[in-house]
Amino acid sequence: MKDLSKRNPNNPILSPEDISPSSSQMVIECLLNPGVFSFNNKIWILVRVAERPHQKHGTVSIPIYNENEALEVLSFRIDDPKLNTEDPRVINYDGTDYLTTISHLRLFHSEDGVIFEESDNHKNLFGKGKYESYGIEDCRVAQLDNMYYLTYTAVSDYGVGVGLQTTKDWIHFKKHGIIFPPHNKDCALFTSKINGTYYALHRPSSPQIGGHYLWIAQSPDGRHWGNHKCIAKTRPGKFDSQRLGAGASPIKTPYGWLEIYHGATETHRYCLGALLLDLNDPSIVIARSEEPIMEPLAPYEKQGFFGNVVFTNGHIVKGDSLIIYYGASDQYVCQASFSIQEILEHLKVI
Ligand code: MAN
Repeated sequence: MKDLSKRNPNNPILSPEDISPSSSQMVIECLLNPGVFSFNNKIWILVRVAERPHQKHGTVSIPIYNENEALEVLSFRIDDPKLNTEDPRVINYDGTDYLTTISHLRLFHSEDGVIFEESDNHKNLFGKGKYESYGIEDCRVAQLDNMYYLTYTAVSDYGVGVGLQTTKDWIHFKKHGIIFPPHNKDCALFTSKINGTYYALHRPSSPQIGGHYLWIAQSPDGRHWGNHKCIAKTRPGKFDSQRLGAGASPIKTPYGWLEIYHGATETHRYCLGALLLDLNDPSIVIARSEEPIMEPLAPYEKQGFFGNVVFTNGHIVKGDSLIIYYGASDQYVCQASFSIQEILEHLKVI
């Protein structure tokens, strides 16, 4: 097995203790899974900040936004037999799932792509309305012409869906509601239209019959989606045996659209793989990784809030260099680079 990534020696480049929580009531548990874009000659990351209330002995307290969009804390006794706390990300009480943390999205900018500073002048994004009452997560940012499209996971007691917002200046945002209803996440837009049509990758889940597979959809306007096709399923015995989902927007190469995706096993080990999609009809898969191109190996990837995870949904491309930003063990923001040529060789297309 060959890990093709070069990890940045400054990793993690952002950790929970580097920034302040959104209120004195909250503690930051995780900084993870940033969307990435260029704006005003700088590199920007839109980081998922996952917080939870200070915990009291003997109880588990979890945050939600109520109907008035105010933060409300629900507390459960730790010894209550109806409570299941096996997964640090989700608790189940009497058959209902709740997230242990609530996430918002915060903007940071950088000159060199390694040292990031929090932005004072731009808006951080918080979950708003009934479909975001458990927060918003894992935003992909796609720039098409002069518009930024933000596709993110919207979580609530209605389920997990994909929300869309657009902005030109990162001050004024337009909300377009839920574009892929529950259960769906990991939505990445292509950064240019193909034959006049918008394309997006997305990940519906159908666990009883079917699974957590990668799909593609088309749209005439980037808002309304149809002609859905499944392009990649899970593969027994491989790094993507249990679930897979798109990373950031596909990268256009002379050989096809290169998509870096995450694949997870039954034991929740998250690795990265690559797919190559036809330039003219990206529902056609030309090649796919047999082995991961990156796997959790560094200590900060193996141990943390949820260990054994590398998860990316943002990158920049500079010539042959693909610089990914990624969440490590759901706790830290890290950076690594790849040679695009090497990934294409790994896919055996060159
Ligand atoms: C899911 C998502 C991600 C997270 C991974 C690993 O795919 O919730 O945000 O990083 O699980 O926990």
